[in-house]
Amino acid sequence: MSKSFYITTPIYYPSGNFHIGHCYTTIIADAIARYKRLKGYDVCFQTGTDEHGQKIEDKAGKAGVSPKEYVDNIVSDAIDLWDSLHISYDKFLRTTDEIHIKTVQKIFTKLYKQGDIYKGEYKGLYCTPCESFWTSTQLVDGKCPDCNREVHEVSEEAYFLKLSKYQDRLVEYIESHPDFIQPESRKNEMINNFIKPGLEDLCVSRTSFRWGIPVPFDENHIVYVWLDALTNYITSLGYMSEDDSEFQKYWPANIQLVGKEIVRFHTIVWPIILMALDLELPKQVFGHGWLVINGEKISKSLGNYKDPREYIKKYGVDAVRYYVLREVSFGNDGTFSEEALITRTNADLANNLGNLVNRTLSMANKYFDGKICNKNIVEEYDTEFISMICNLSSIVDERVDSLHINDAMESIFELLRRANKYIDETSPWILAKDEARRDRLESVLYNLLEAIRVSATLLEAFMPDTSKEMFRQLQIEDKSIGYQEKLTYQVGTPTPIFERIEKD
Ligand code: ME8
Repeated sequence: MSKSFYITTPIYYPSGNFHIGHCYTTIIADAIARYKRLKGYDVCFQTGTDEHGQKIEDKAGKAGVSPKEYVDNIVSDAIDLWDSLHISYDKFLRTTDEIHIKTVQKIFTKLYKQGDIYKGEYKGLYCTPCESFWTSTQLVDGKCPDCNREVHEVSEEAYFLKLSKYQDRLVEYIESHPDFIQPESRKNEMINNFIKPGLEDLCVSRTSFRWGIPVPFDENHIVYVWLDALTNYITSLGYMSEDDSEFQKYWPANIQLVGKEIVRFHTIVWPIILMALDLELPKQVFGHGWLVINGEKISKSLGNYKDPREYIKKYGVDAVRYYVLREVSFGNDGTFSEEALITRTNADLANNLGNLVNRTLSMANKYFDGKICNKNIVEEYDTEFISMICNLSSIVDERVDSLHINDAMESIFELLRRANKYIDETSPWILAKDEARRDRLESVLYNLLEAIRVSATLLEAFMPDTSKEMFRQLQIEDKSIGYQEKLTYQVGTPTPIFERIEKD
């Protein structure tokens, strides 16, 4: 039986259209999910939408529609966006799904009955756009530390989750599981800035707005955002439902990807909910940086972005996927720039990858009518080149496992660059002039085809269309990873995979 692998993105707020920052997390999760499938894992890749809350209720009111109508529109647009990026999610959870609502109510009731949730009074400073409560010491210049907007004081009867009860257990867990919070710097930030100063119990219900899941035994209250949102990762798997086989199979998650501003909810509140439910914690929560434009976070509330589909239309889906996967060192902030996307597409995709396929297939057609076998004439440059082809998969494995996704991509492109250099070193056009060197010429072309085939196999995870197109032109179906000695190629006529983009 194959090993299971569960990876999640955050569930996004459908409070405005999605931008390239949301695509960033989702494309990375998709690449990891595809890669694990390629390696034989039984993968569950989940994304979804976080649809409740005051912000949505207010926006729907302004638009003159019900909250559900309001989110339905945005969610169907988001699904279209994910389709256009070839996001291969297995589950799309909406917090308005019946299964989610029922399970959140069961979880709330269970935690209340066992004393982990209690009723009290909430007095606090609330930022409506971010749906976050802050203590006065967390404010920056009296404003919300995340979005720099005004906060206002609220006081109401509310239910609370006893975070304080689990504080010591949480610190002990984090310290004894070094992989749980990654990268390392985020772990230190959580322990030193948030947990050790003391955890305050968390408000988990509200009475001041209606768009949410009713607390089943006290319907004046609706479940407040984080208990509703975080539990999505298990409600989708059928936790506490009649059929919890997927929960048994996939939980605990292998990787939960989240943006850096919500690491604290995922590494403090979420583990405590799980501990209270007596469940295992995810193996890893990875907090990534933001995509920024001109130094500012790309964000719905700042509105500083274009519809990502404009880039897809202009440059093609794989140019966008490649840029996002390759450009940013995962974990840090990275700049998104259309100009850099064009530069990368031209240099790496049109020149490096495109030229290699074009040159190799053209020569295979010109000298051998496209039919190439391995004649095993091994000469200078071959050993190093072939060992690079053989080692590629294990290098990519290691880099994907440590979430160095940009480096994983880079190692594939390094092989493609090396292959272009191998053409220059072996000079097939000179070999072609000498009848006695025909077997050597065929061996050279065979090695090049193997480099292309192995790269195309691994690229399925990162750039699925490109991988498919490479296989179509190679006219071969063998997707084994690693150098094969005895394949027979009958390649097609090359057509450009990436056109050079002229800058406006
Ligand atoms: O936080 N660059 O939803 P959200 C990179 N519903 N990532 C970005 C980004 C950018 N410019 N802008 C946003 C929520 N993101 C909650 C999550 S999970 C149980 C609930 C990322 O739509 C952001 O960091 O505001 C976060 O991880 C994700 O998009 C969803 O943000």
